[in-house]
Amino acid sequence: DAGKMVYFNNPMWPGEAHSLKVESILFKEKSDYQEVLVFESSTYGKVLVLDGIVQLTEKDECAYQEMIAHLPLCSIPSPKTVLVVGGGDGGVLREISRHSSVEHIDICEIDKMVIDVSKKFFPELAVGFEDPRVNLHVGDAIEFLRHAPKGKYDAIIVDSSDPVGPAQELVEKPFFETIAQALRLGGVLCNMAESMWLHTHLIEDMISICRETFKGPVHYAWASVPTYPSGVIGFLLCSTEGPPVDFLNPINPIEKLDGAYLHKRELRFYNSEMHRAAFALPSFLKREVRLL
Ligand code: AAT
Repeated sequence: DAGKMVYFNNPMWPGEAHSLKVESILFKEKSDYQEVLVFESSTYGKVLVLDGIVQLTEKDECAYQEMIAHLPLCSIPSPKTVLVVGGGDGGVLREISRHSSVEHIDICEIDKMVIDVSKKFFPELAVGFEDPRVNLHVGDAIEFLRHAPKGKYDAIIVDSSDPVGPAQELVEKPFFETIAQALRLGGVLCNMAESMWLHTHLIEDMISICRETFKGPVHYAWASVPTYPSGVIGFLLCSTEGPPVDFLNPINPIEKLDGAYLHKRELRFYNSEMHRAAFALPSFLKREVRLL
């Protein structure tokens, strides 16, 4: 309702709620997978909500999309083949498209309604779909990865929703095993990894699964995103066997890219300093996830 606050409550953050003031509801429908809601907020622009969880707002989406795309892609010399899991709004595609070394982008999003809604209400994100290197696959990423050719990708970016609903299996070991197989030697994974304040145990589990699966170091990075629960979001970065990837020092710095991409939107959040800073972790997290 116009002028009212909408409170986001969820078992993923028990005992607290975050809220935004609604100007108007623009879209509300049930897809085959989830409830899709778009509203105009008073202070964060348009907001996309899936099953009562904020996925993005126009004001702060830059932080999440830029970090989840450039942390992995700026950490390897010349990324060519990239897979996006989820990400049906197109924002991660928009960021990948800045990289002129990239020749082929696959995206596997389960819910066509998210794509259609983004094209209608979030043109600044959906612009990512206009890149001719993009190949859209509508379906479950679990199935898609089971059939993906081995060693195909230089980078896989998992921009998926929280592990309730269609993204449940995306935090389990079999999924990470298919990712490791779909990556080339020395390929990299960047996975959305929740909030260090709220989901320390989930992060711990994901880190130990990734350590077993990728047999190398696992790194955790984080960024401030005010409209995600607790105001931060994390990213897990790991690489397959091969020459070690030094995630902490971008070898393919964004500042050196040639700017030959379709949309001309400037970066708002990511730069090489933010990249390095993102890996600095609070002591409690280092201890709890044994990254010390
Ligand atoms: N870039 C916006 C942020 C997202 S979107 C997550 C997307 O993952 C959604 O469009 C959802 O439909 C899709 N998705 C969920 N499960 C699957 C699946 N099994 N296969 C393919 N796509 C899937 C994430 C925001 C994170 C919020 C943190 N609290």
